[in-house]
Amino acid sequence: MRHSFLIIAVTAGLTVPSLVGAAEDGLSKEERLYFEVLDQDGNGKIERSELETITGLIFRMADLNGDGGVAKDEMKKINGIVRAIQKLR
Ligand SMILES: [Ca+2]
Ligand SMILES: [Ca+2]
Repeated sequence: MRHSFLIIAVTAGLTVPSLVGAAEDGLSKEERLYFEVLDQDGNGKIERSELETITGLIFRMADLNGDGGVAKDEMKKINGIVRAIQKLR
């Protein structure tokens, strides 16, 4: 799923040049990437529902045991995964 990959990439602070495009609207490449991830329907603005969808996906990724909450150990594991991805850069 494209959005899952982009969420992980953005979370890990990675930039994906082929997905970013030119910064012709004054946004930096990183800002453009964040915007494109969040603007899921590509209409040029981020609606509340799009933001809630992304935060929901991030929450589900962080809630490793699916109990409806993110415990400290889950937060630590997710942070470790993000750091490992960042080291791949
Ligand atoms: Ca939108
Ligand atoms: Ca949990």
